[in-house]
Amino acid sequence: MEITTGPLGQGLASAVGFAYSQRRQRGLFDADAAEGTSPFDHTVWVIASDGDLQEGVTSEASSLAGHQELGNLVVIYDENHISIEDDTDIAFTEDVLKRYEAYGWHVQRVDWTRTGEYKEDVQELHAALLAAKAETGKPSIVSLRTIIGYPAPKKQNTGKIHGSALGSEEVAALKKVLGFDPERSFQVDDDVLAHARAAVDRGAAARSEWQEAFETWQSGNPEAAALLERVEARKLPAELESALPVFEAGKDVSTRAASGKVLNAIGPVMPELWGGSADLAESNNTTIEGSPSFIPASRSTDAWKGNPYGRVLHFGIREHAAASIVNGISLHGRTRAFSGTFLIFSDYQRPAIRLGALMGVPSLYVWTHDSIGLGEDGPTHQPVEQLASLRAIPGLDVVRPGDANEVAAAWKVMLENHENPAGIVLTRQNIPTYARGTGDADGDTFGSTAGVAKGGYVLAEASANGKTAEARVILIGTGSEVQLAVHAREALQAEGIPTRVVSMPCVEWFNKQDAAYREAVLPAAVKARVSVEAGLSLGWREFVGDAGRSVSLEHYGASADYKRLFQEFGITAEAVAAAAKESLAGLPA
Ligand SMILES: Cc1ncc(C[n+]2csc(CCOP(=O)(O)OP(=O)(O)O)c2C)c(N)n1
Ligand SMILES: [Mg+2]
Repeated sequence: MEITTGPLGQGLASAVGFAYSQRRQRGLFDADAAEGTSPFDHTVWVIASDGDLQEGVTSEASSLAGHQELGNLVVIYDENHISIEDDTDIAFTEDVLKRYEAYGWHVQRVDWTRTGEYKEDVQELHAALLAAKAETGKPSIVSLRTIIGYPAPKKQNTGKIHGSALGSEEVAALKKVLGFDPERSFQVDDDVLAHARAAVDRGAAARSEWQEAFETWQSGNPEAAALLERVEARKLPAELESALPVFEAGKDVSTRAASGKVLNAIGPVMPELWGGSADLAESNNTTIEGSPSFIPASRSTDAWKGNPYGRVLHFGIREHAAASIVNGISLHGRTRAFSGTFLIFSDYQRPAIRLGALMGVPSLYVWTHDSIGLGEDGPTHQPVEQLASLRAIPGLDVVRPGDANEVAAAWKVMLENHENPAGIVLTRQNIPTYARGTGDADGDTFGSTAGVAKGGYVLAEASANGKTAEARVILIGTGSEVQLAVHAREALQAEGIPTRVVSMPCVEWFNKQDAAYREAVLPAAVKARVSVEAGLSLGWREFVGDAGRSVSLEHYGASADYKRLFQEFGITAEAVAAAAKESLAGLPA
């Protein structure tokens, strides 16, 4: 596997996800095999540094790893006591191993400085690693006290050596210490080469041994082998389409509730899908009901029964680690994992989300309580800038469905895609469910949810006197604000202004469409436009143009009933209609 770990802490935290994934896969494919006998058994090895161990995200993830008793995880902590500002004593003096012991880890110390004379005792380390691997009831950490840059005479054991080149003088001096000719470069003795190359044969032997075990498993487990083949090919189950729920028109449903229904409907046909929440399962509607939790059986509670191969994830209140772990699971492959929290706390996940997007990892996020529409929890919980800031992450799909059936369509697109992460952004409050049909002029039906995959589509066509008419105004809405655009259209059309409504659940998907499609949805000739979204207008100018207007929220929210908040902050159908007229009036005659 390849993982990008530049921001310190992400590597270790995502490795906890690898370890989660290994255990879940074993449960899916080879649950009954005795310990250590399955081709799905493997150990996850991590090499981490002082900086990794200082970062908060590793505390979150390591706490979870201990709780989960991840015996398949071994961390080698290169405790060289040096980071960029030199001796770590200036900022890091805790007893790391005591902390890990408290997390429930198996801890060992290997100190190569112990005798006062530095000695890289590889055998001692090897013995510790074997002991760590043998401990299958807990994750293991081996604190390995080293000297950074040893034995460079001047630069070893300094902060300088981390980031700067040794320089020719220091290189020459280092070669002398090591018994090399300082004049020669790339000097490798034959016996060193031979020893290193023997690794190829060892690897080949290990591989063919594994292959044999794998083929035995394959022929003995045809059903699991078929599942493995499907997920390796990144194919969705044939039954997915028919499993997706269809929501009855005319009934108000929150999109978070719709999302929960979708997950529960597809859960039975898609065993590779798993996930859970950072302590907000009931609010995020992330629980696939009737499935066991992914926890050691001994950790079952009154509310949640689990086993090590379970499906429902509980991250505790650790949003950052949740995102890193989901990245790890997604990188490890074969399964699809999601983590849930309130949209506002995506801020706590951002470093991992960004890294997942940079790597092109198909991590899934469920973000509910997506605007001031969450109501009384107030401004600390009400996202304002989050949609814009998440859309600013290249490679992240931010999906904000406008009704329950858009939710179902959106999940399908998200699951079909394996190239990059996506977050689904959902309401707490109920919103209308539209009757789907042609979306033609009669106004009885709205455009088909097939348009969701294109990111933006005509939800309601402009009309005059019951006939399709050329739109004079386009209203673009997302999520819970689509309904405001729909109401504003009625008002505008009653005044003789043919008005088209575009639902734009995913800007990123829309921008991927060809120019002809984008022109068909947003004809360049129609310059009077209004966007409506209960968040910053930042980003919407791209779609409304210079003559357009945005009905938005440019400040923090407040605590009150959501209907009152939308009213007070002027995010209403009346405001949308007024903005449309303003936009029209501003056009050259
Ligand atoms: C989140 C984050 N903050 C800061 C940095 C910049 N940075 C790179 S390495 C480093 C510290 C290096 O010390 P250590 O982690 O002990 O690694 P060592 O040089 O000992 O291998 C820092 C602060 C980073 N890469 N990631
Ligand atoms: Mg260090």
